[in-house]
Amino acid sequence: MRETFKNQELEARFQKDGYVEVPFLKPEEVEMLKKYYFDTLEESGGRLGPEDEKYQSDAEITYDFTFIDKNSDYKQQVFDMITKSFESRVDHYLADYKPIIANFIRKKEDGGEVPLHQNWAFADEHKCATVSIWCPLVDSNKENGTLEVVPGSHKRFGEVRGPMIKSELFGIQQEIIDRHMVPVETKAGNSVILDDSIIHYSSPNQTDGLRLAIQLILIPKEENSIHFHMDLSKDRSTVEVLEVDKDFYMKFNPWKKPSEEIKRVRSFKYEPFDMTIEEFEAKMSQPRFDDLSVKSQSAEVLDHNTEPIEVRARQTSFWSKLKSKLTKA
Ligand SMILES: O=C(O)CCC(=O)C(=O)O
Repeated sequence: MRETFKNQELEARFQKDGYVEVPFLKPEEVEMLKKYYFDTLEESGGRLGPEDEKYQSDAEITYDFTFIDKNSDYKQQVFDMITKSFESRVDHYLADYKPIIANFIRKKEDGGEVPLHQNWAFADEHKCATVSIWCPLVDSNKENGTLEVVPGSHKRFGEVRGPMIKSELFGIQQEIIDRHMVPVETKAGNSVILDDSIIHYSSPNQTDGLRLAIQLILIPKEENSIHFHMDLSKDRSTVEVLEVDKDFYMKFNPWKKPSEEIKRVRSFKYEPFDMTIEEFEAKMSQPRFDDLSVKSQSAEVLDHNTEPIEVRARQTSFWSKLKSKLTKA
């Protein structure tokens, strides 16, 4: 496995827990980035939403998040500012990583829950880890909705993750939150560097103060970035693997089908399935999906000219559930 951290002690902690907490920005840098956020906010184009693509969804997004901003010039400006400000610390901690997505994440007072999730897959996780640097610009705690994680849950669940692919944890989110989530309370300017496959969550900001954080997603420099796409209007059990780069995400709309011009490198059969809390808990002590002894859910290629290969077929009530969540208007 390619290493993620230059420092062996951080690497060992990251491999064990799926995240580490490190000092990151100086107080004056925190203040500068906070000021930058508010000074440029008027350039934001507002949030994209499912309704822009004529979808109805009951999953309302209640936090501000650069990734879904309608103005791609604003997103680019934010990306440039964050990557420049983080560059020397990224090089200090990480073993040759390049940034692909940068976000400010703001929870206003009394809102902004980020549902339990794993970040999408951004590169081949059998070869490497992709990371998010999560850096709060205010002291973060349970009350203002700090980041919470399930320690050790990285690379065990959701091997195939993308915006149109339902997570096997969908039906047990609340049980995982109640039983396994650990808040990471940290000071402004510290960072939590997490494996993008770790299960994480953040609760609403229940204070009347600001909860503003930065997320920078990075992949190893030598890796191509990938994006798993399932076309829900076609075959609902085939995942296409798109080869993408940071510009793809700059213009990305999670509710829009990626252009046919984007290179498809392969596809494979994948049947979304549901997991019970008992299965979840048992899996926490089993080998990770990047362990060579574990059968991969994403490694078997489905050539467009051949018959589908059944990789995993589990009976699921997924489509009936999804229909009630997401319906074309
Ligand atoms: O800022 C938050 O509360 C959530 C952050 C998050 O989900 C992430 O960094 O992946």
